[in-house]
Amino acid sequence: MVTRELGDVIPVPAEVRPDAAVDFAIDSGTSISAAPGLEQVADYLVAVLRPATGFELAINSGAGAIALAVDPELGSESYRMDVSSQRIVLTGGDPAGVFYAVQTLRQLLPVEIYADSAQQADWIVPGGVIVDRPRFSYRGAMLDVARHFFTVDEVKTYLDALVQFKINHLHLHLTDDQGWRIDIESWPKLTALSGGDGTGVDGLGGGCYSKGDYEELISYAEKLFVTIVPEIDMPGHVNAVQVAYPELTADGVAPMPRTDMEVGYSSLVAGKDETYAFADDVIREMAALTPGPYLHIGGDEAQATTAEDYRTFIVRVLPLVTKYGKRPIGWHEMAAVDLPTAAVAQFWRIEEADEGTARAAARGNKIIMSPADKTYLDMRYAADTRPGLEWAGLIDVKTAYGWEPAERLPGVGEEALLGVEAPLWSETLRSLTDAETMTFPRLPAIAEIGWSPRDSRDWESFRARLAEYGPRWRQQGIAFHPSPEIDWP
Ligand code: TNX
Repeated sequence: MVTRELGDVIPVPAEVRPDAAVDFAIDSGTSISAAPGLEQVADYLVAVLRPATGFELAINSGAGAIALAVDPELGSESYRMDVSSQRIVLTGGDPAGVFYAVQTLRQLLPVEIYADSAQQADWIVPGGVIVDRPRFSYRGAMLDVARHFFTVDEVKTYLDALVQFKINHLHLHLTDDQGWRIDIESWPKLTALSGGDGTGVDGLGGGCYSKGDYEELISYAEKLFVTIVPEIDMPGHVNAVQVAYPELTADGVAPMPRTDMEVGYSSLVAGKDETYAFADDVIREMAALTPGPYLHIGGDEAQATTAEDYRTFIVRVLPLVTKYGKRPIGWHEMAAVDLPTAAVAQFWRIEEADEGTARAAARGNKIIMSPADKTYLDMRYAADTRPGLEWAGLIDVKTAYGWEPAERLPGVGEEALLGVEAPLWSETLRSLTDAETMTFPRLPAIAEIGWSPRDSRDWESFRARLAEYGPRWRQQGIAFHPSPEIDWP
């Protein structure tokens, strides 16, 4: 069995100092200790190590052979990992940092570590020191649960896979023309009429979350240090709203439910008071459900809204988000108006420049980079791969890895960036397996861009580290696309 090298990690750590003389072996006598506040991370560590090792790995309050500690001087989400022949010390700048040290540790163990029953293996952790910290505080993935609904359990499974690459935000696209996926008490027909079976694309894959379901998801994500970012898409992408509430259309007539893939045909009415009563209620209820700082209001592809109505709408709706204590995020089209400083614009297009986004950055707004031709996980890998779309091009792993967020848009440099996000739209997806196949192995590329130092990016190194992941996904039952660019073992 091959012992791994200390730097064989995705995203590649900031500093790695191997010392082959001091490898550490986890064995049946290995104990774990956790400083106050790290009990949950310690439980997570035991939960990921115990099944495959078969060891008890008792958590004690003294000095364990694997010790979890906090040193705020390291900084938020950062960590230090010291591996000697006697001990492993995982020190985080905060509990999230310790959690990321644990993710690094998992990747350094043999592939058998993901098995759900006891395996014969030498559980050797390569010796030395890693000092690691994130480049961006926002490292996101997005899942479209509107075009194809994913259950709470499916989203949990997806989260388990994402956090291995130190992703810390999951943006949920909860509403679209086809369906509405979250119960809103003050507008109950949204899910009653537009959240049931048959409301996904092609009349498949419908469903919705009760508030209880959604809270369960949020607390699961919290334990994985993931912030859920809910998106309610407005003023376009609202056919499902108007099916349920015809008073929110211009003529008061309910449209037919639609499960095709067309976009840009529906709009809330900027000149109606009902529109803002609706937006206020939905934002209030979503804000109350949301412990995280962000609430995404969509704002994309409003082709059925005039430019003037669009601005009127955005100017009235942004303050509602702030009124309920949240920081608004919107797709970059919303930068057509002067945004309040707290607002974040998410760039998603394929053009080389974008005036609105650059203007927002110049005014001090933060930007999330999701250029469709690099980060869209719903694009096909190659012309002959399925599922997927190809309007933004074909995206192989090298393409997903080969771009630089601080150079993507003129006028949007490093200091303007909140981070990066890889969106997965679900028009062509029919299952969690489809979602995983589109996500892996491209998500790790985006994760490395979001976490690792800019000057550490190296395609050949990434390719080699990624290859090791094939067996790891297989062992975990996570589907992935066997991209021919990678020499999978
Ligand atoms: C564009 S990206 C959309 C979505 C589609 C996606 C498909 C964005 C903000 N809007 O409505 O699902 O393309 O790739």
